[in-house]
Order: sequence, then C-alpha cells, then structure tokens
Amino acid sequence: MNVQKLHNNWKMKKSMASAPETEFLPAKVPGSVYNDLILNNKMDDPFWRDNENAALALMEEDYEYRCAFTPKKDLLESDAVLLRCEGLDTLADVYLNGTLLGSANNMHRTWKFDVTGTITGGENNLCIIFHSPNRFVREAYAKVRTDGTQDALEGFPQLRKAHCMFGWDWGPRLPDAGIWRNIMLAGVNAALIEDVYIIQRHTSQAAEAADAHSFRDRAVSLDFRVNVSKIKKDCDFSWEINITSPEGKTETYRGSPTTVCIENPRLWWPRGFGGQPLYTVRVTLYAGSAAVDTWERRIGLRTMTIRREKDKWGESFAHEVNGISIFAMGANYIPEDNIFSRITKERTRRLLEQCATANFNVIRVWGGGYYPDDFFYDICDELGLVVWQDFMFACAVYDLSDDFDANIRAEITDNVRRLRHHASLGLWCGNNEMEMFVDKGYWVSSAKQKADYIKMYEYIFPQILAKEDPGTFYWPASPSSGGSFDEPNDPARGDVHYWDVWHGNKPFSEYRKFFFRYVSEFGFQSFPALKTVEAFTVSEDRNIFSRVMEKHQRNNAANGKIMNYMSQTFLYPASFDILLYASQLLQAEAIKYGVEHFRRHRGPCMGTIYWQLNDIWPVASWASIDYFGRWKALHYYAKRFFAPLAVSCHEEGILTCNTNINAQPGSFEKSIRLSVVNETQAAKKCTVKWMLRDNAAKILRAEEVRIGVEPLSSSWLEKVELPDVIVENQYVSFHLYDGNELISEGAVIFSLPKWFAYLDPKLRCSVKGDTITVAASAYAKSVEILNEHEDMILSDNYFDMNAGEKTVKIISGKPEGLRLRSVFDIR
Ligand code: BMA
Repeated sequence: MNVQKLHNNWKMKKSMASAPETEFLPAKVPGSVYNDLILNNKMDDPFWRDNENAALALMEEDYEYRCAFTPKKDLLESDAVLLRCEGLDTLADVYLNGTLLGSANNMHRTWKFDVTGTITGGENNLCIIFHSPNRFVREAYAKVRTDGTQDALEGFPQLRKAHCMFGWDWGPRLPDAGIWRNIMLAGVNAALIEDVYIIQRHTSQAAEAADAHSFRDRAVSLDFRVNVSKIKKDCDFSWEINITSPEGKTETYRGSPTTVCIENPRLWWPRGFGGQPLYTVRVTLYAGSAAVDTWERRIGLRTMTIRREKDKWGESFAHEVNGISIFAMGANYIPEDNIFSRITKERTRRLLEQCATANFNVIRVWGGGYYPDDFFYDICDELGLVVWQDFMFACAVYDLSDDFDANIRAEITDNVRRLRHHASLGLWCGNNEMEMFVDKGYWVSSAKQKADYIKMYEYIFPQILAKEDPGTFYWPASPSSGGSFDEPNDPARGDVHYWDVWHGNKPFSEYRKFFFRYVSEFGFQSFPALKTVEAFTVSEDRNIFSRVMEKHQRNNAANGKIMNYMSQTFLYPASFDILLYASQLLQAEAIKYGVEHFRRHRGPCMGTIYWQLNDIWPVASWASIDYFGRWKALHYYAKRFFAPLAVSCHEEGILTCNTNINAQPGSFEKSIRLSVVNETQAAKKCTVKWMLRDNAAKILRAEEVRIGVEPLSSSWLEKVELPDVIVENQYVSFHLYDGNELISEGAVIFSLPKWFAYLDPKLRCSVKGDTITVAASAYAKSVEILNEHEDMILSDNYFDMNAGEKTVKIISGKPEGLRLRSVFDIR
C-alpha cells in the first residue's frame, strides 16, 4: 500500500453556509476547531477562569476544513485509491472536488472512502464540514429521550463522541470538532491486508511435571488468520511472515503459513513479575512476486485472562498472567487533554512512565473517554502495564436503533482489530457503571432501554469479540458480577466501584469494613498545586468557594465536601495555600487507608484501581497527577503503598473505634498489627522493626521481628496492644528491611491529626548535586518539598520523618526557591 499523508496546507473557518464573509485561517491537521482558533488567536484559553462558557457557545456553529493537494504520481496509478481518516470528530461531511464522498458520525472509527474515480492528477480539493455537536445532541434528545449523567450536555449519549467532551464531574463542557487523527491517501495495488489475527497457543511441555508454574519449557505456536481484500481477482496471492525476536533475530516463514512455532519463547510479564520481551511480527502480501501490502505489529508471548473461581468468599476476580494470579495496582485513565490532538506520544509516555514509577501494574482506560492511540498501548507493552480496556460507553442509556447498532458494531470491530495484539491488553469491558445504574432504574425512561442494555453488552459485544478476539477476556460492565443485572456491585464477586467514602461522606475507616474482590474504582478529591490554580485564576478567585474555583470543581458542591473531611482530620487551614496542601494529604491518606487494607487482604481482594490517574484540564478532582503533570501527594503515596514489598499497619485508635472527644467512658482500643505484602515471585526473609515514640521522635520502646514472606502473599505479624500510649503525643513508626536495606516504612497515630500535638520540626534542607537532604528536629508528618515552580519530581515526597535526616533524589525540575512544610503547618 502506498500512503500519502494529507497533513499540510489546511485552512478552516466557520462554515460557508452560516458565515460566508469570515476569512479562512491556517489550520493544523491533526487538530481541532479549538486548537486552530487558539493558535490563530481567535479564541481565549478555554481553561482560563470561566472561558469555558464562551468556548462552548462556539460549538453551536458548523466549521469547514479545506485542503488543496496534489497526489503523488505512483499513487494515482494504483488500482484503487482510498481516503483514510483515522479520526473525524464527529459529524463530518467529506467532499472531494465537490463530490460528497460520505458522512461520518463516530469519532471512534476509522473512515475509509473510495476516491478512485474522484481523485485527479494535479490539484484536488478536499473539504470536510463538521456539524455542531451541541445542536445535534439537543435535537436528538428532543426526538428520543436518552439520559445520562447530568454533568454532561443533555442528549450526549446519542453521539458517538467521547462522552466527557460534553462535561463530566471533573471535566468542562468543551465538545470541540475536527480532524483529530491522521488523514491520508492510500493507493492499493491488486489487494490489501484488511487485518491479521494471531492466536497464541501456549503448551507447557512440562505440563505433567510437578512444578506447574515452570514455564521455561513452554512451547508457543501462533495461528495466523490473514484477511485479504482483493481488487484483482485473477492474481496469485501469497504471504510471508517475518518474526523478529526481542534480541533482534529475524526468522522468515514463506508459503502463506497459518501456524508458526516460536523456539525458546520468552514470556512477557506485567511489571514486577518478569520482563517485557516483545516480538515484531510482519506479514507481507504478494501478488505473484510483487509485494503489495504489509502488516506489522509487536506482540508479547503470554497467556492473559481473568480467573474467576468459586471460593469461600464468593467468586474470585483476578488477572491471571502466564498462570499466575497477580494483585492489580493502578488507577483509572481519562483523556489527558480536552483538546485531544494535544495528547502526544511524549506526553503520554511521561504519564505512563510515572505510573510505572509509582509501581502500577494495571491501568484502566475508562469508558467515558476515547480509545487511545496505538502509542499508548505500545508504551504499556514496554512498561508492563496491563490495560483494562473499557468500550466507550459510560453513565448513560442508549437508543439501539438500527443505525446506532451498525455504528457501534463498526466502532467495536475497528478498535478491537487495532488493539487486540497488544501484550498489555488485559480485558475488554463493555461499559462504565451502566449495569449497576440500569439495574437501579437510573436514566431509564423506557422498557426498551433496559432491553437494549442487555442486547449491547451481553449479546452484540460478545458476538463481535467471539469473532474478532476470542483470546481476550470480556467483562460486560464495570462494576459487574458477570452480567444480567445479577448484583453488579456485589462485594463478594467480580469488580466493585466503592464510593461511600467520598460520594457517601463516610470516613476513610469505612474501607476496612470491606474485602472486595477487585476495586476498579474508589477515590477522593483534592485541589491541585497552587501554581496550577494560578494558571486559571486571578488573585481574587483564590478562595475555594469563589465562582471560578467552583467552575473548576465539577462534582456538585464538592469543595464543601473537602472541607467536611478536613474538619474530621486536620486543623482549620488558615491560608488558601495551606488548604490546597492539606486537601492533597486528605486525599492521599484516604486512598492509602484503602489500598493498604486491600493489600493486607490479598487473596479475597486481588485489585485496587483508584479513581483517577490524571486530569483533562486544571481542576479540583480525584487525580493523582494534575493537568500540568504536577504530582499531587497521592502519587508519591501510591509509589509507596503500591511497592511490591511493603509494610503497613492496621492500627486501632480514635478513628477506627469511632469514638469522639467527649465520649464516655472515653476508653478505646489502642493497638497495632503490622503486615508485610510481597507482590513478587520470590520468597523474602525480612526484618520488621517498630518503635513507640514521643512527638519529638524519641524512642520509648523498640521491637524487632524476623518474618518470612512467601511469594505473592501477605503476612500478618502478631497484634500488639498499647493501652498506655498517650494518643495526643505518642506514635508508632515501623520499618521493613530486606537484609540491611530499608525497603518500606510508615507511621501511625492513635488520635486524629488535628488533635495530635505536633512539635515544630524546624524543617530545613540542603542541596547537593541531584539530591536534597531534609532535616527535622521532631516527628514530621507528610513533609512536602516544593520548588518555586512546584514542578519538581523527586524520588520521594510527602514522607514522614522521625526527626533526623532524609535524602531524596531530584528526578526532574530545578531545586530553586525551595520550601518545606508538614502537617505541623496546617493551622
Ligand atoms: C465514577 C466514574 C466516573 C466519575 C467518578 C467520580 O462514577 O466512572 O464517571 O467521574 O466515578 O464520580
């Protein structure tokens, strides 16, 4: 196939029909209306203050994109010429030289138009008219009522466009439009490869051997299904397969093979369990002796499924990779920018590398956004991040008309074919939260809508997958217990979204009441860093109840909710800046409370995927990394609480005993029970040390325990009662050593932080090369190191100090204008 990208020489304007007098502006393709208007200074930054309102109004219009191009000569001489559009957002009429080629209505699909008779030598004119998404959803809603989350524009479910572009409880209403992915001409000679499907068959030659987990003797064969579209029927077609090993050695298999055996296969593993070797597979199609098309993908040799087995707790739900059940640790991914064409490979790589740094092994691509670019999955393959992939349906009911049915079938097929070879692809999931909501009758206005739910996720999608990707596990919804409205959010089966902490206003300690099998969503909001807030506010906006701060808080009244949790935890923060910091600690402590508990209960629980990884714009949200890439406290906490080998403490104190300051008789349990988790395939012999200390960090009692921890397990130490502890000024620190190396540590108090008598730790620091050493003269909780631009990334931050010194490495950013603070400063 001969390809010519059409990315140059574009111009755009409001559509000729509605605004004939407006001038054309130079346009960037791939790009979008907002992107072009911003680049041409015709629109203000939609993220600044409440500019969103004016930006939304712009999308009442239709927009026109035009490009004059001259096709390459050899392309014109092809047997057929296609116009291939990998992303049109969304309602697009495509004209070539005045002829309507067709209309697109789904941004998630690749649209192909045969231009063989329409394209000419010399200059051609391509014109794409994008119709207003706002108008479309409004009119569609007036015709057929389809409801969904009220955070988005009414009618949004009727358009196959990333739902969250219409607004969400963390995102603005900025529906945008345009050519958001590659657009190109493709010259086809004789035939083209429509797609190739590879089914891996793993057989363990040592299957009968005692050690069932030994895969060294495994044999892997690849079955190929090559689907060819022939233009010239009378040719003699054949294909050849080349497989390049991770070491770069290429084997060639000629004569249209349908099965290939891999000698000495090297298995792909999620990070933390082994390496990520990747094989490059190339299929070349021949017509006679001429190579006419090629298809190339990178694959990983592995088995991957979800293990579901009845057990004493209900039914298990865990990723099983190469026969091993792993504990999933990660977060939910949403689009990285409301202007999708600004999501680049470099930006995504940085984000995903930061997931790897924080010890993630799984990432969930949530169903209210988009199907990311190939590079997203390439990076996940390389980093060993298993992808939980939702189909793009979320928090809405749909009207399954014949057109909608055909449209979503094509969308699913396109995306499954595009993504199914990725080593990282862990499962397909039908939708976000719809089984649960439809079951409760949310948004459902007709019996048909309930029936359509079952048809879509439990009939149509499985039917497509049975054909297109039988090798990948399918799960009808998140959360689900397997489908058919059978208690979708059952804690004993399947995955769960747990929102009583946060949406339900329950305290963090509530997490400990549950032993979910796999929590695919639970979360807690915070404000972003001050520098991020400054990027969308003027100084008078910098009060969390101001109009602009509430515009950048999309979960109704949630700035008040943050303050409610604040009142349960910390002293009243006297300044805006300290409040932002305290809100991040609240968030980090909440999620840590949950994750550490769930990991301690490895076995019944096999996954914690917190809501959410990233932001689509600068906003108060559940993200652990903000829109500008600044790490909130949670991301550093995640690095620690997701560490493969980690110690944590189940303490009992004022919070867990649910007592209050004036309660009678005023006595409550004070105890610690330490636990070590080992999410690796190696047995560990460790030492756990713990110390009771006063608020100056002076040691009052010290203990040491040797502990052996099996691979892929969690182990409890004995519970220790501490009835005499003075809760206002004594605490316990604990430390895990592998040999002499300190691997993991933490501290617990038995009071609430607001009642604990923190001493001024007199924090100070010094910089040497790429390290910063912080010194504290007393116990300091959640020590934050900030530079002037608040953009430094460190090896550790927001850590506890038992007085003394701690040195961290600077990963990026300049150590200029350093500032330090800790919980002592929340007052
Ligand atoms: C879940 C998600 C999102 C939402 C989040 C926070 O419902 O699936 O729809 O943004 O919780 O409310």
